[in-house]
Amino acid sequence: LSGHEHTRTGLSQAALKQAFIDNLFYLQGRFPEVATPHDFYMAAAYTLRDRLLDRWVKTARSYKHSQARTVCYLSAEFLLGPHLVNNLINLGIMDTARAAGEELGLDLDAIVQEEEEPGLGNGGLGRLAACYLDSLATLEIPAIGYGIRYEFGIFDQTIENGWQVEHTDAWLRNGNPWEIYRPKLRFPVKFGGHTQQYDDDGHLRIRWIPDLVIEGRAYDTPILGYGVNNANLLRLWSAHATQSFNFQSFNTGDYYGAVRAKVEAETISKILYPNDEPEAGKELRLKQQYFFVSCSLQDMLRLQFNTTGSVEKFHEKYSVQLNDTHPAVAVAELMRLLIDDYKMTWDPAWEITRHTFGYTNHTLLPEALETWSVELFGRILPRPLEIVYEINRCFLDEVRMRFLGDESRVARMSIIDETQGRRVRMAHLATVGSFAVNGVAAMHSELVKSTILKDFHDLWPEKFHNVTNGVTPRRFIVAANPRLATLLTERLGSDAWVRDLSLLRSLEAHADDTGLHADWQAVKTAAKEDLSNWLGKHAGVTPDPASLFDVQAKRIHEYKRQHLNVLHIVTLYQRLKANPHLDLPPRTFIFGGKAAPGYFMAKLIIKLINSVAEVINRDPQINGTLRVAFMPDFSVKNGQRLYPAADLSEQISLAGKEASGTGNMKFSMNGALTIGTLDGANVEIREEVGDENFFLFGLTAEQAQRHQAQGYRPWEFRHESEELRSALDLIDSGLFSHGDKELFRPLTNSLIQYDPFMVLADYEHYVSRQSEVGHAWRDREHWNRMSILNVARMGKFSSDRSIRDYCEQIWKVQPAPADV
Ligand code: DL6
Repeated sequence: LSGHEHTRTGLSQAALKQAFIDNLFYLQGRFPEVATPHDFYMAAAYTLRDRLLDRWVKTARSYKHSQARTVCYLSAEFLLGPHLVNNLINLGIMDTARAAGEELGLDLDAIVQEEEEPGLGNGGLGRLAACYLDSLATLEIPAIGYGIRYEFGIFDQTIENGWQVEHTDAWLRNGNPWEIYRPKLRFPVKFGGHTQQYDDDGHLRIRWIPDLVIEGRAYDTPILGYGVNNANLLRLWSAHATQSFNFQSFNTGDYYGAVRAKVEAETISKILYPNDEPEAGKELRLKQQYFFVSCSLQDMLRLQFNTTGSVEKFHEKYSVQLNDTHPAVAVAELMRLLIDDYKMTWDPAWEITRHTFGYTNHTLLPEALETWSVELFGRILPRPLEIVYEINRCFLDEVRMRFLGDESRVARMSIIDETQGRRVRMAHLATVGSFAVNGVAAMHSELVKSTILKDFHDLWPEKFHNVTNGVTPRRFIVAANPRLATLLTERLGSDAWVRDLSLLRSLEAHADDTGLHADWQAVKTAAKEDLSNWLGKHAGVTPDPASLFDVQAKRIHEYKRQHLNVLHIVTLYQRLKANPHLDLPPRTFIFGGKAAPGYFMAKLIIKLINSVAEVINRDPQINGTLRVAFMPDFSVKNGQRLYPAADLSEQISLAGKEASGTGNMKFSMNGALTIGTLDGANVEIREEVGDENFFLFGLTAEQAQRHQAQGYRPWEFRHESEELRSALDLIDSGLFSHGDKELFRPLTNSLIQYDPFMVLADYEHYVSRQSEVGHAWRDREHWNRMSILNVARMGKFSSDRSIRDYCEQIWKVQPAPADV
């Protein structure tokens, strides 16, 4: 090695190669001739981790010196995606590592593919948290992500006989080289039992006597920023039985009791709840939430106390963001820790608490708004419930004073809902306990103010903000689509766009450059070929890369309306059957997404997609003009295969239902055009890319609401549209279900009778917009131009912009560059 370069930290080809061989030998106990692909992956991961740790330790030192304010992002989900590729990119050593691999006769891409991704999230919300960690580090903001180290992440999905089948995701089975276990970082978390008053030197205090104490143990993962030296911390908690609890049981001879207690304790971090929308109401879920929140707050308070000797300025040091209501119990827990453990009185503790938290709302769907029965909450968390009551009492006094005599408002705003049994409203707790509340797209933030939190907006208008979501271009362009990244860098003359996505704007000037068009199309076609090969192996369909790739990839949910897409496919099928000479441009419809295991209708939609695929794909009369494929096991890794290959992105939720969406941004960043409704961030994407480069359709949120209010009658739409009727009838005819006329009846009946997400009302406009898509596709020059303009105008949707917005509007934090 040259000069002072070190094997564990150097970035040269020689240093990387030497480190890799050393790690293979000393950490995996292997030499190249007998090593498995997994050994190679582990050796590569350790090689990267050393370099990350070097930066991490120096970052921690520099944050300590600068005394900078720290953002703590509390999230029940972090959907990180594979680490290796991301760290190679952020360290800027992709090419060097590739060359080092070649010297050893190894293919870096194959090693990268070996990684099992940590699926610690359901979808958009968890992936957003991961994008934000990347951007926080890239922007050199001191930050810690806090969450749960689930032993089993989101289930793996296979498709069997057209149905979704779930398999446990044992992501840790082969070890996780990215994390560092901190055996000394452990905090007790209480559950159950009762409270009692006691006299503490003349002060009346409350003591919580739990009937179970669980220990949270920390696992740390370094998160390196792009092109900077800052590496932040993701600290995930794992639940264990406490030593003392075990000893007690052993001492009384209750061996089985001790084992049971251990199992019960460890259950808490065992598995991620797979539902992302409907609130599950499960006891274990409340325990999970409290568990990670309590550990995280104890950790922050410990850090603050150890550095300053007091916690009085806690809120000046920490800005704690609640990612949805899952961590909202933090408001009560911080109060409890300050009052019961740090012996503060109520008022100063409340001053600290209400200046500490920010709350991000991610959904308006009533079934997804978390509430817990008071009975359950009080049984599991008796002391936090007392604190919730006291917070509520003080808060309602404020409401009464402000709105004299308006008791119905008081009832609406109360943290305790008394209308359907007594329930704790977590969104109200989060709003009362936070200094800022934000939605995740402009339209969504307006709806938060005018619907679910309207009363709170009347009371505290200044508390409400919007921060439109964003996604990281490191993961979703550079890692997912290296060919496009190379082309962009060549055209722009530098890779500065990776840090500042607004620089893509200068591509606009090349939108009519035929040379660029040719390169652009070559990049897209290559990605489509890759995807086609992958689908051939894993989905049994090998689409023609020359066809239009029309993609809808996201959780399967009725509000996202995958069934509207299917109705369009069936309509085209019927048109072609009726007129085999119809001149339709060849299209491949690709779906991806998981359904919550208990969500019958979503699972039936998956079955419908696969059943339609089975018939259309083998109909000789269709002759490949239409093809349908379902990508199994949509994940971050598989998403990276889809985004670069899409020509058309389906963002077709009923207006007013999708808070933001982030897939819409990922597709558009990779040059797909969007067909979409005026929902969530689609609205802003359309504003940015221009109406002429976006296929808009559907009711507006106001129109949809008005329709519903006036009594929506979906059967009338069926009646009025011949094509819609025959598409629904064809599904009911048994053609797609081997003659079984009942299989899809629950879906078609629900559409015709209730249609809660107004699929039938939007059908006609959707289908006609889709015809325009088909026409536009024929003019490839024009299509390429629109695609280039989409990419050029995506600057706003970098998560770097979102994080800058949070820093300025909400967290009031400054960058603290790590000096290395
Ligand atoms: O903000 C991230 C993401 C949005 O892009 C999606 O539109 C929204 O549906 C999703 N919300 C949830 C809600 N889960 N809960 N509770 O996942 O957030």
